Amino acid sequence: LALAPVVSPPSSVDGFVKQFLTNLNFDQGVSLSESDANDQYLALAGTVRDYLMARWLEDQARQNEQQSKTVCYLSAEYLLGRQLDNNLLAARLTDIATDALAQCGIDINDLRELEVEPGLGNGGLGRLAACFIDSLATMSVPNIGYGIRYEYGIFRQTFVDGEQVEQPDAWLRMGSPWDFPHPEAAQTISFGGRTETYDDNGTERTRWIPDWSVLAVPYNMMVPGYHNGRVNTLRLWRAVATNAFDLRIFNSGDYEESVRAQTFAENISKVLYPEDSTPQGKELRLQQQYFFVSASIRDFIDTVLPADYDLTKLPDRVIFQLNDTHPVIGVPELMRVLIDEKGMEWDDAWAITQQCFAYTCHTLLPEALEVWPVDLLGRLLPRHLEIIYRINEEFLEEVRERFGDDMLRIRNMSIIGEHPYRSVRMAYLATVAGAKVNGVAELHSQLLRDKVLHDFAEMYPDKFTNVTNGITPRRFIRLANPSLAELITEALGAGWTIDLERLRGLEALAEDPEFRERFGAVKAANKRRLNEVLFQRDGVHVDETHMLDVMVKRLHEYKRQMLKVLHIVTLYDGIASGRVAAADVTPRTFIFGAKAAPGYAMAKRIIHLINAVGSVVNNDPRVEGRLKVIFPPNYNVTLAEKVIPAADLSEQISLAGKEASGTGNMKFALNGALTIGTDDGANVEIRQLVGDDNFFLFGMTEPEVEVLWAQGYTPADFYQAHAGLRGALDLISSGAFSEGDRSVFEPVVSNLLYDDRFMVLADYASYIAAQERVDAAYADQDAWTKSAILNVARSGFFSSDRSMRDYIDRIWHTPPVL
Ligand code: DL6
Repeated sequence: LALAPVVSPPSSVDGFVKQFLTNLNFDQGVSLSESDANDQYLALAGTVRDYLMARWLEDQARQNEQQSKTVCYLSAEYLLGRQLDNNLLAARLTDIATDALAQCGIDINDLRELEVEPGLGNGGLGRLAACFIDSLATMSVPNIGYGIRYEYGIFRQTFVDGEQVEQPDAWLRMGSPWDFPHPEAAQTISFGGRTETYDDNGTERTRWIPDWSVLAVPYNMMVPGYHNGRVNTLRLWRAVATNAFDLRIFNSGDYEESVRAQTFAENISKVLYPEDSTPQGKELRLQQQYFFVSASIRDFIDTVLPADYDLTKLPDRVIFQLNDTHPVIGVPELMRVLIDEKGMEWDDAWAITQQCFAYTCHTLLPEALEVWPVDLLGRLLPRHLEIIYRINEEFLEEVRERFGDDMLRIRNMSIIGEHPYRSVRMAYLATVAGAKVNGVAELHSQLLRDKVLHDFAEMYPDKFTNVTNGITPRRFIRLANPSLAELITEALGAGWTIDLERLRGLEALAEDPEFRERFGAVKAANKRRLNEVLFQRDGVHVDETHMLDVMVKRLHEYKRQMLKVLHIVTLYDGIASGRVAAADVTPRTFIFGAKAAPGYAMAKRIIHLINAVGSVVNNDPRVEGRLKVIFPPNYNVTLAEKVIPAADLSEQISLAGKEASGTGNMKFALNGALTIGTDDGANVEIRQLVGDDNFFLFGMTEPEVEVLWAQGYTPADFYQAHAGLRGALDLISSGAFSEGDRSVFEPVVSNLLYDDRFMVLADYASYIAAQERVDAAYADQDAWTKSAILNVARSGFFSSDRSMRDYIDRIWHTPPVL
């Protein structure tokens, strides 16, 4: 009986109705007539799960049987987006479910809206992880995504008087139908204490005597492949106290104190840290990192591998991909497990470890490279610090052998930094330990080799490689833009969703007036859909006749939302002052979406400024019908799916050499928006592919930025030199957007005039000129549509399926399991 296969419900409307009603009755405990929408949503999710279950169990069995090599993706973040539609699409159930619910008198659209997306990530890095696991499942490559099941994901952003106010994201409040807890598979994760040596039959060994521990309980989520019947697993860990309460203290009458330990332990998976590029070095964050990485490595060794597995062969079965530095503490953890727990010798353990890890770096900002104070790390993980010291000692010995006693080089390459305090440089540890190190776009990987990790690239040239990021066409075309998907299928036939290079077939159609008209109609319909969504959500209207000029991404100075603000203020100033006739300005609606890290004061002030500019512009009759600014709060994956397909112009305007890749840029191009962008991150590759005629390039190149810095950058010179720039900054300074109060945005203006680390003023003139080229191009709608089609046709490279193929060829060597 135990071997009997799980039987899927019949793939028919009747079968779905039956299963749905069963779930409503037996899981939710209600009858159809008494159920509310949330009951129905939960039962619907349960039904979709039931359809996927047999495949999931089969896949696990098959992968075990074939002893296949598994990609264990270690990521502190997965920005998943809503699950219902994705899973319906993957399992070819969308129509069946829609009809089945209709038979029960339910509109599936009403249930869709109830799903709260699991916002378990900050932005690009977490969303990338979600795209990658989708692609791996679609390509039948064995993969376990390991991460943390935060009780509160990325905060919900609200605006109060134009300023960002953060609210907790209680995404689990109405139930979590997509995951399965497995308390029986919990791992005990320890912290603190000390180490000691002991004699093990004549060999001196070390053991760690920790002083506290928590349980890591796995919650498994299904990751269905698209139309291939495969289901991989995302395993997220939740922290639970090892003992619910201390009975001794309880018996002594102090109830509160007795449960304190529980609260303390469970804090570990309580909340996602909302900083995306400036880690704060908080102890709880290191606890989170060790917690999920230790649980994951031990889970793989203890429960995925057979009990008698010969661990010297571990690299045949697993590659642990380190998604940025967050999981790098896994390196000393695997060493500790192999040496202290499995009794291996150091050299053997190190040889294995070096084959089992690979590291992806996602940044170029020095402040984003995590370092942990030695004191903190040693207090929390004393054995790991010892192991890191020894790794460093042996590594520096290698450096000496190779380059001689060059003290400066040794100091620069040491995994242990000395200034401003002794710390462990996690990126260096990852680079030394990893079999491969990759950047996330060509330019980024080049800058890693040339600058950020230059000495390491010199020492290990073969370790360094590039894998340009990608996005999943399932979510970002099929789900987000069904009308475009239908048009493409009509033009190219089925199959392009898993072979995105086939979009090239659209190139010829760019010349076909009828196709252009239909393509234009899709864009117009997407604008209407966005209008409905934003009206319902925020009470604002999007004018379908306007150019939609969109900048959605985290708020960070390097991404330069300020450049966009200065453009808007320049246009506004021109009309309001009478220098420019309103009728000569291309009607544009500017859409922003951006969350700022709660502790990032400048970013929050820029959000306030955007809202303030919006409120003045939107209420000034002189610019009515010409300019409008919309800033819906709480930009997330769900909103992205509505905004991106409606966009005409995609703003990718970071300072060259600062954005590692960007992935929003890819989503826009694939949905037929034209990019205005700098030569930065993956913009470079987008422009190469779509062609200069279909991309608005502006700004300094990375080498030009370097030269200007070296010469000594004085932003005030640019202010003096450009009347438009002066006008815009003076208008902000005058209090025009702050009811006459000049102090409100003074810090933003002074920062630009006297510091301007990201050279907004230096690129202003070039940006404005590029925007004028945008206006001119937009005036010829037919030519614009042609460019938009070419953007779609030539962006197939940016499928995350291609990224996965590159990882597999260059780093993982994990064939599909068929
Ligand atoms: O690789 C995914 C994504 C890139 O597209 C962005 O360019 C990059 O900023 C982001 N990096 C992070 C990590 N934190 N930092 N810095 O979110 O990764």
